[in-house]
Amino acid sequence: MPKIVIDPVTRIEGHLRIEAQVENNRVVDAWSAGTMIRGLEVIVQNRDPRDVWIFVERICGVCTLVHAMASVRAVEDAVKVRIPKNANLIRNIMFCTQLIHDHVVHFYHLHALDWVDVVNALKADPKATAALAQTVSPGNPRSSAGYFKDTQDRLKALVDSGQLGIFTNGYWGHPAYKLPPEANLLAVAHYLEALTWQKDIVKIHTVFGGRNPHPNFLVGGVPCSLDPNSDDNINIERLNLVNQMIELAAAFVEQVYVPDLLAIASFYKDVTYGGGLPNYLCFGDLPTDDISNPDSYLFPRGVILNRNLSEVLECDPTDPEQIKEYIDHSWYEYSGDSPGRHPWEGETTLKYTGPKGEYQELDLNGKYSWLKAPRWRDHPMEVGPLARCVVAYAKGMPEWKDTIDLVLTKLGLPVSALFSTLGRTAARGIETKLTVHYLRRFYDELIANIQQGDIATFNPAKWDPGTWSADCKGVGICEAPRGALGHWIHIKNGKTFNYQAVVPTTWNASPRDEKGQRGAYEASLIGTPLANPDQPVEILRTIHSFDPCLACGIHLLDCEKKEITRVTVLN
Ligand code: NFE
Ligand code: MG
Repeated sequence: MPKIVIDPVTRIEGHLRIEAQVENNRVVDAWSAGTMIRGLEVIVQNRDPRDVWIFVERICGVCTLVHAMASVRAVEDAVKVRIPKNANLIRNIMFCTQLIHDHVVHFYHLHALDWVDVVNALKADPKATAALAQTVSPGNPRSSAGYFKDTQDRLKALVDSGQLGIFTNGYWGHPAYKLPPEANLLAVAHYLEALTWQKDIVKIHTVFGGRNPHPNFLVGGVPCSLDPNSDDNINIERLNLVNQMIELAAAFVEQVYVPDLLAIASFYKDVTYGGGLPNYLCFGDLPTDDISNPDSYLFPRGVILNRNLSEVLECDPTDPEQIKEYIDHSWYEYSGDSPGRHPWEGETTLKYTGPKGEYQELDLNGKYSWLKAPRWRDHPMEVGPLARCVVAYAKGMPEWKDTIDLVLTKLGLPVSALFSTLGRTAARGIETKLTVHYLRRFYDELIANIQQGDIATFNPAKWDPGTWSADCKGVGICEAPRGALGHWIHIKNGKTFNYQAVVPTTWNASPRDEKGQRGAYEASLIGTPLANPDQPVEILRTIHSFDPCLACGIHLLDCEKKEITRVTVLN
């Protein structure tokens, strides 16, 4: 049977290889392999738990802060400290900013070209494009014929030069592209606009966290001080900048991203493939009270099995029976004979048995990936925007339900349409629309709280490790843009004894497990029709719809265990 190998998959973060077996122009089986390793769970061992966020935040530069957030939450859970109200609001504002930024960048720069034929945009009539833009988004001021003519001229110069630059190697002209030239030109114009937009809105992270990517965090709160009337703190002028950036974020999402998503999706309603696993998992996030109170979360927590929307199962990341990581098809070994490990008992010991040097094939019956295979009660799960929409919908969370219904009604699609590649992409837009609204709400609450005289951002009660129990464990969760993220820490005598991260891409891109069950990417490809197997854009569409980040998914170090560098830190 012919096999399609895509290695590396591009327009993702990190190194991913997909092997797909094809019969009669349809995928009949698939394997997802993470082909890189990094090393962060190991290097934080024995370190001060209050410093760990600095290391693990570097797991990724795409999800700029979620690992730091999960890490400080894990330590706070272990040492039992609550953060002040302002700190919770500021973390929520930063979380929302990250999610909005990440989803917009994914839509335009990582995923759009699976749906948009860039070269075909040269055939568009700029006047007709302006008319389309005004129909799609009447509120968007940038929709004149001249504007689209300028974009087209820039594109033409690129194509005429014979060097397509960022658009090289696309499958231009492929029959799976369905947009008319005007819609293609509209999307290309917004691809370029989004590049400028994204560098501005992350200024919110620089205000509260000092920089971006990798803003600063702090166990017990946030590392910034508030004082509306002082030049040495976050004052009214800085808060006004945040306000402006929120307006910018909201305008782009409401006037450009969501209208583009609806317009593009309306041409692809026949993309019913790519649903994959019927199981969805979310840890939840955006606590309006405290992270220890999941009932206060605005992002849902729960599990759905077999697409049974009438029952949302309880998800408890601390329950050793619920979450386990398997390594039957992953290049690791576990001591002892337990086949699956809850992260508090997790181990990160490399055992590479794959090909040496250049290779054609992986041993798909044996170990074939650097990703472990996390499972919930032994079920493979999908995590991410689609999982959040499905769980929130099933729970009847009103703001989610209204937004999902609004988008589906505009597209004239039933809820079951969510269970597809197109649905996954729509789910990302749905939650971005909602998150803009939450971002505004948290900012307003922060301002109101400051106006009432509360400027606390840090709780020092448990800063001193002498106040901690000698042996304690904690879990820090976060609904990262790509899905449920958890960091589990075991602290002994004030030091990090064990640390495990189970990351959204570990769930979604996982290889098969002990029982041979496929991970979410693998399952999602089965049944995919290929118009032209030499240019498998349909496979890329589905894989990109998950927004892969292998850097996150793997997080390990040089396989020879060589020391790469040594840094001396001053205590
Ligand atoms: Ni590197 Fe990440 C997100 C996390 S992905 S992007 O979102 O956590 O697995
Ligand atoms: Mg891990």
